[in-house]
Amino acid sequence: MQALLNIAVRAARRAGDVIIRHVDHVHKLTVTAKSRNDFVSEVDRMAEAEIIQTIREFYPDHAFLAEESGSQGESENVWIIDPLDGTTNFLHGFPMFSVSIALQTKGRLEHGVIYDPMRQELFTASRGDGAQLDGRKIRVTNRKNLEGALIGTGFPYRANRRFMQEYIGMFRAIAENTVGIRRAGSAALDLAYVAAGRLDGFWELGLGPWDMAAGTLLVREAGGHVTDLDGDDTFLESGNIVAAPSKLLTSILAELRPHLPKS
Ligand code: 2AM
Ligand code: CA
Repeated sequence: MQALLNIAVRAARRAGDVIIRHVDHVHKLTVTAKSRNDFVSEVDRMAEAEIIQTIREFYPDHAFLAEESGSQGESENVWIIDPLDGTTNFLHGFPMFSVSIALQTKGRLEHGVIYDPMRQELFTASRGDGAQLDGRKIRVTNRKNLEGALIGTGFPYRANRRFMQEYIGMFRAIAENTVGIRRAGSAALDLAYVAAGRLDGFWELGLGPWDMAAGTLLVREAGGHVTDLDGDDTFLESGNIVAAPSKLLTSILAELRPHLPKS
């Protein structure tokens, strides 16, 4: 395994340890919503600090784009980090959350790690080197159309609730033409599941780059495609993402297109 990917794995496992140490406590918390949220963001922050510290030890000149601490440093090497993707699940003791770490070099995704600390599943990818689950090669499914497909998604939240009407149109179109839709609550893990062939495809609106970066490389290295809702490459900026094997992706885009928000 490459040195850079090795460090990312070490950082992800350490963050996973921080999360697991707190998972029972969050379940027992019987306090106000505010202090619950403070507690969760504290776990987010501790996990993120652990990741950044682990990477900095080896690569002090690299830059970071992380969900909690934002953008730090200036470098052609940028680590894109979500220390706890699926915070709402974590807060409720619903066991679907993950750590997501990607390295982008000169604007290109080079390495990605997604770690599920509950199942201790480690998804890894390096550009040109394929994708792995716990060291074994994974691939997207070979499904070519919507019939029989199992598709992951996320519901619009916060500001994106203004697109709820459009989203419901998309939801209906996909629901009526596939075997089922799953909403698990961690976009990073959803993308890892597409890479592993557990889901045939995935779409969501309004995500952050840290939700998508590692998962994007995983899906691509597992033989799948990742695009914007228009079929182009700007999803890390727009936050709107579709991931699937190539032919299935074309079918998903065709179903979503009539429901795209005008703006
Ligand atoms: P997060 O847990 O790191 O915030 C689920 O739809 C995806 O959206 C998750 O990857 C989640 O990442 C992200 N998300 C961001 N803000 C959210 C919110 N307020 N509610 C639900 N999901 C949110
Ligand atoms: Ca996230």
